[in-house]
Amino acid sequence: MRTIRWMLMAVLAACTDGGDGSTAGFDETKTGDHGLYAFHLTSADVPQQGSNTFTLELTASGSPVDGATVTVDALMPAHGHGSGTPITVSAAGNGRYTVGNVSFTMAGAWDLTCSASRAASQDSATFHLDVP
Ligand SMILES: [Cu+2]
Repeated sequence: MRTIRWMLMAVLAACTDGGDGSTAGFDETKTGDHGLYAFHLTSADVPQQGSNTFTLELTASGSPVDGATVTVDALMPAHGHGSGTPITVSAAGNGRYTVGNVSFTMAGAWDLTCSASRAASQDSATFHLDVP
């Protein structure tokens, strides 16, 4: 009985990586700097060099935020450069925005800053990624 309990704990511990139980890709939630929106950024694949696609889910007090103007910027802080090509953002409904053409041109630490504005509300959150 004790062995089974330890095994269960090990399985649960393995599942906590990534936030919601999915360990494959990227999955992080951050509260915006102004505390208005929650930014939930996911990717089915582990971020890698080359072009990447993410899904950004935007919520305010748990409710999806549609109709926001969303921009995403990539920056490699150690070198002060971006990704060189424009990142595309398209609304996918239910508070979701598809973030495409996120081009990581080098391995290393990158910042992805997601900004959202709607009417007079503006908020942004920066995600830190390690690109292998
Ligand atoms: Cu660089």
